Amino acid sequence: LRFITAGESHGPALTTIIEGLPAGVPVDIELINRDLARRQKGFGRGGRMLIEQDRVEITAGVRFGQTLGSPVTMVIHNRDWENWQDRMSPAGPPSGQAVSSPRPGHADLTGVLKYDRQDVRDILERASARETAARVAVGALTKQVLTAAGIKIIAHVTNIGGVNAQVASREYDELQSAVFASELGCLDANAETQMKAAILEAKNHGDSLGGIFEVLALGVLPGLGSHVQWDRRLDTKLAAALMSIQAIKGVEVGVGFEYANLPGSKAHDQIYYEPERGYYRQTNNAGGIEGGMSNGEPIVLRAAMKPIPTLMTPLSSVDIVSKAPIQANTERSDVCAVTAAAVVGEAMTAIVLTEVLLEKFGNDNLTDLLSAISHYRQRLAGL
Ligand code: EPS
Repeated sequence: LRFITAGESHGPALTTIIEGLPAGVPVDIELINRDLARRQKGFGRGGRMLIEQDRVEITAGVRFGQTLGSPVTMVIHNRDWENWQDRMSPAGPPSGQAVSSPRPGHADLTGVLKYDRQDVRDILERASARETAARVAVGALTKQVLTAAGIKIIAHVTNIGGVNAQVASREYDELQSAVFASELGCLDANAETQMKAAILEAKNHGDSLGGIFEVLALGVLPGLGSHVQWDRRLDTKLAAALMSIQAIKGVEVGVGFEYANLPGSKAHDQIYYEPERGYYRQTNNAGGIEGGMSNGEPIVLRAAMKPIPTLMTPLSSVDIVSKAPIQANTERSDVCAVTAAAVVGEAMTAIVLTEVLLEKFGNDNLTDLLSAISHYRQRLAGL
């Protein structure tokens, strides 16, 4: 499975091509649109989300609601393009004021140096997290393969600006409806109230906030990924996928950094067996991954997002033309986008799990895939 995305934040559209999905996967476009709408949510989002109503258009690889096994192309049109046609024109003469004040924390400065651009906009347009709408569409499509294989994924916000959520474990359906019902995608209503107050305060000071989200994948069968090579390890792939999301600066698997504080006797999940249940653990410090392979327990991942670099009370910078000290560029932006990042984390996790699932069981068509999975499950159950 592979995919790439294309598109500038204020260009005509975001486009993605996904290759390697099996034929015969039922495609529900409304499930893709539902995740796109979830990505637009979150207290603290900026004005852009009032303009966009992201919806996907499928232009290849799907017929009568099923994948064909050929590359799938999806397009999400930018409604804001209407307001940027001159400034983002592929052909016309340069129009609009060039941006010369790079934002600390953004791709702006290094991007203009590396790509020899004189306008920071040439960099920021592609560096923008607007691109993640395309990834969410891919994730929502791959989730339709995972659903057929009994794998479910949900992400929730556990921290915003230092306010931590307390979360008890629940059944998947309950988790999902609680996340969908919460404005911030947070499972702790008290913490959510404090998070919203923190976002409001940051906004009033022209500031921004980061946070942490957790992704849970349930129903993952043991043996996805491999211990035999560094780049085939499931945790390698998942960490890279989460780290690839704009503004993510840290990733944990299971208890993650807390492992450093535990002796081996308290760190590892002891193994038990019951005939009707098979092998199981009573704890899940490993976050469902041992030796670079899924072990059948829920996969638990966390990612830390830095605060968005566009500040309405700007930080110090340097003008790239005059080299004089200047205040960083202020563009319309979000105060906090951790809720959106969580939905993107869900999508990236879905894409990786689909990739390793197809690698193990084959990707020609859904019928063969499901029978290979069922054969494997029977072997593990000793049947
Ligand atoms: C985003 C769209 C962007 C920003 C944000 C994410 O829209 P605009 O730049 O028109 O306001 O709101 O982008 C960034 C955080 C960034 O650093 O560029 C989106 O669709 O998620």
